[in-house]
Amino acid sequence: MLKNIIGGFAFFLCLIDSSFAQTSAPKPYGPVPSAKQLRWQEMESYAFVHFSLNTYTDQSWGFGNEDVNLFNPEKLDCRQWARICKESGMKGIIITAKHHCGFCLWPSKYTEYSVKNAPWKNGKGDVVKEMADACKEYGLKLGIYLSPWDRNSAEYGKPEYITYFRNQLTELLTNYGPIFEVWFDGANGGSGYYGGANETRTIDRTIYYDWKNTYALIHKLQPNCIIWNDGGERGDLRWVGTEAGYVGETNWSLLNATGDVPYDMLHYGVENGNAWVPAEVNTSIRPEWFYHPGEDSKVKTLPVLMDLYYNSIGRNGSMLLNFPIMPNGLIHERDEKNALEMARTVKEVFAKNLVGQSKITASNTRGKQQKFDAAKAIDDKKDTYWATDDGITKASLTINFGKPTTFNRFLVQEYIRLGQRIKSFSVEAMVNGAWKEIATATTIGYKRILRFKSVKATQVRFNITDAKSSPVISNIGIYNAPQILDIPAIIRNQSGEIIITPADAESEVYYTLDGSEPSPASKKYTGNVAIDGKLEIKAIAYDPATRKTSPVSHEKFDLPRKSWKILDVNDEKAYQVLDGNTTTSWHQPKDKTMPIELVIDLGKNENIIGFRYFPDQGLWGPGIISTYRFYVSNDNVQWKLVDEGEFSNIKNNPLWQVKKFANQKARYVKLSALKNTEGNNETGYAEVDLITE
Ligand code: FUL
Repeated sequence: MLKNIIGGFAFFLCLIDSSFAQTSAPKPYGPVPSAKQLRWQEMESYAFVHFSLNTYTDQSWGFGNEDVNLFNPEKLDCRQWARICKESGMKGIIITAKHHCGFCLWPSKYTEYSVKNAPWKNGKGDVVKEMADACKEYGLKLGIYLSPWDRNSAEYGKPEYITYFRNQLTELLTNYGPIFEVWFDGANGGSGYYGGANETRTIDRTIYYDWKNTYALIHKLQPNCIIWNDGGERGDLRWVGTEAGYVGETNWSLLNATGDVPYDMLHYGVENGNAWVPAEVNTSIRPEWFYHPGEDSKVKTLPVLMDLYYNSIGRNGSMLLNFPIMPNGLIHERDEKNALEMARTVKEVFAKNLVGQSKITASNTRGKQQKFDAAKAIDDKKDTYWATDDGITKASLTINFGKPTTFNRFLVQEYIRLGQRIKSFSVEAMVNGAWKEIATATTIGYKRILRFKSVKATQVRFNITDAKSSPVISNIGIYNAPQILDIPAIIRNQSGEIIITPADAESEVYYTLDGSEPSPASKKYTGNVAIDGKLEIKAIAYDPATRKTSPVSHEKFDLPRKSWKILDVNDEKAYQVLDGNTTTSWHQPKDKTMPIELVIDLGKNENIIGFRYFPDQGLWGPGIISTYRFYVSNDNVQWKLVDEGEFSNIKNNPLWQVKKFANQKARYVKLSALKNTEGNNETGYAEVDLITE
């Protein structure tokens, strides 16, 4: 009896204890962000600017012996950079105070290799100071890129360099106001000028810089500064393993505090990591980091920039977008235009949260307490959240719009102060009275945004299908993003079919073949169109919801290349040269030496009056032909030279090259590469085409 009473009492105490636990806030689970990591995460988007002597030498990495006299930007205006970043919705700018070449954008006391010996402002200039002032004026935070590797310094590789490096860090962290982030690149050691030694110096990046003490210095000088380091010691943030502008769909803000960090860990984080190290997605608005005039036509377009947004901020990362500065000291107008277009589009997409005044219910609410109820996920306050009872790892929230509502984006945020918990979730929509799954995903973290085809529904159900601990959700948003009405891309494949691709999969496409301007009353594109002979096509993208149309895309195509054969090549990939797609390419085998020939059998005689060549757009070794000869033949034995010359400016502007000559009736053609832009034997082609009479 007594035993029973004691047992009952214990059970009662236990009930009180657990119901008390459910009325207080959930305990943090696993590692949590520090205050400065939280502040950084909420910035979401900020810029890089790359500017140095490389800007004047068309290089990616300076060797360290480049002449300081080259540095003389005649229109340098950090206020222009700051204005563009501000108008692009960014919250800060990280400047390359010193890149690998060692040249300093501020007049460091510790080296002669800086702006103080450049002609710009008679050596009285300080770009970092101008940047700091501009950031202040525009309400932006300032960050510093200080390359640990210094190819100019005579001391690099010796212990003395560490003192030099720390002296420079001290200047930068003392004289320019608050610094939100320092950026230490992972490229460390190798060949360099090194004060005239012109040699290769290797270091062990895990020990050489004595990061522990360097970090202590940063913490002392700028306690709120975040450290990014890909150079051997864990910082506050991590690289995502690629500079292409995306982090893994699964993205844990966790790593292990020690040990190697291979690509997979950088890209996806570590589910059970013991340290909070969130992801920073860095990429450039152009292919390269520094300005190269040849990339003026390669600025990331709106659809690509929107992908970047969703694949960084929309995947629990931050977006660090680089603007290369031109030799005159300004950001190029095309970079500005595209960045502002992205900002405008982001604003438009997220202008109206359709959750509005919807009714929201939860499958479970922590201790049945109002302070943790479902409404806290849609109250627009970042410090409130919906939470469940402890031990729950599956739960759902149902949002009832009360009327059919069209949407195509789902945004969700965990209250990460209590850790990152969710492992998987799904989104369902009530369509015509039945639940339909519209998306599934893995992690959430600070922010996750899902994109899917527009759906019209009366209710939405957000299901947490697995979690490390009970879910804590601070925000949900449902949006209807307008279609991106960029001009559609038109290509003709080798079999002659026309393929039209709008920038946004949901846009409709209309086209004409008679030279007239297309409109939504023209023919609708519903799939590949097979057309014989030459043709001229104009197409537009159209969004039926807003009735907006894109600018017109206009292409002319010569004969279909269906029966063409590439001779003397035993590689199916060679036909990428004829597939109409300028993003695919083929390279001649490595063992060939110039002149290198591409021979095509047209299958029958044609009246040829010219040819077109589109080089490989790849970054590394694209094999861009610069000097050529063009031959025709009727039997593949006797060849007649019909044109020769250079593709002028192809290095700086590697787009379509068009060459015309007098009419030649022939069945075989041969493009012979005599030289490429790099002076080696690499020969690549994205496309080769003929112009016929
Ligand atoms: C890289 C560097 O080597 C590039 O030059 C650039 O600064 C980029 C942001 O980081 O790894």
